[in-house]
Amino acid sequence: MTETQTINHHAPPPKQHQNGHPTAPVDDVFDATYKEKEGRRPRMQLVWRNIVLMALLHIGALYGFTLIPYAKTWTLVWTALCYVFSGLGVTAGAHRLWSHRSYKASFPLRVFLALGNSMAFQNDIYEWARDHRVHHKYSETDADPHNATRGFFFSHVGWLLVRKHPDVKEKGQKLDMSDLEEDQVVMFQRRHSLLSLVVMCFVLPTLVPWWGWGESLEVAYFLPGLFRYALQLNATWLVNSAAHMWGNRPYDVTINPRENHMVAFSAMGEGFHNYHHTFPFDYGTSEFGWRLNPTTAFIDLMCFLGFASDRKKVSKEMILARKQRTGSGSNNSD
Ligand code: ST9
Ligand code: ZN
Ligand code: ZN
Repeated sequence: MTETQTINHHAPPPKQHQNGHPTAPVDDVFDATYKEKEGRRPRMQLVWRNIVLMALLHIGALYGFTLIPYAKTWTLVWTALCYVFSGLGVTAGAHRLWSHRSYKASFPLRVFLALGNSMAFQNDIYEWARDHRVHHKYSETDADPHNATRGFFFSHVGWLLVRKHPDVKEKGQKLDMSDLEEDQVVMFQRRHSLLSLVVMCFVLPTLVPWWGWGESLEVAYFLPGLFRYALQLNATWLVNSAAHMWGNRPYDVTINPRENHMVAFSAMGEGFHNYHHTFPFDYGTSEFGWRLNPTTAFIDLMCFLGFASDRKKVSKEMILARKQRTGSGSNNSD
């Protein structure tokens, strides 16, 4: 079945697992009953290994950037291809499929997305989705891994450089992750995460230009390897930082996430964040179809080719009703 499932109501249908393809909504609905613990936050514990590695990655990426004029044309094309492929592994894969279950994907498509996801090296899919569900459910609180009320730097990259707040783990451990535990592709990638990340994120992007068209190993490692990886990490992190701070709130003014077109462009359609936090189950993460949203176009193409199905889409009536109830009253102002 490839048709779109139009959602006209908020009440979730019952959970039904089908070979790792649950049709039901997931544990990503905002929980307004959660209250942060009284008193001071536990002291922040820096993780020096991550600080050093992240600094080295960014220095290497800047060096890669300076190599662009020396790269062969095919290496530039390959860098862009790696960006798109690994981007889809995050947007269409870890995010819209595995975190939110906003559509169903066949086994070959899940393998394709998992490979792209390994190339993106943003932890394994299971860990990504667990952090992301807890981000939606406890958004902007201590139980949100990248709580944007702690500032731009913390929500952008700082949260990856310190130990998590205990509430993230406490609340995260109560999430239902059984759908991912039943997905062989997700669990295979988690079991072999280190190997698959290293091979897909660094070895393959370096070796293909070297073998394929005689690119120097230096350019091949620093450009499609480190530069592409760091650029993509920052594009992703901007969704957690910039898109939680700057932009309009046409759907819900009571939440921080915003519509940010710059972020939508660099993150392949993931910057319509006020819409997305209001309707996390919508496969398009936006009201506007393919506009600035290549990930939606990709999912539609996969449905057309028979590799995906059951896209969940919020109805126009429901969007309008929500805009009138909680929106800012305009698409262009706060
Ligand atoms: C990266 C991820 O960059 C980026 C995610 C961004 C999300 C964006 C979302 C926006 C929407 C989509 C936009 C896509 C746009 C794409 C654009 C593409 C063009 N629940 O973590 P540990 C428990 S990664 C429940 O070590 P510490 C659990 O038992 C970059 N439980 O905690 C766990 O064990 P296990 C590369 C949880 O010690 C145990 O705690 N990676 C949860 O506090 C220990 O977990 C890095 O740079 C939870 N949520 O360490 C750093 N969390 O897993 C990698 C934890 O076995 N991370 N538990 O079950 C780390 O080194 C560490 O996590 C740490 C915290 C130091 C940050
Ligand atoms: Zn968010
Ligand atoms: Zn999300």
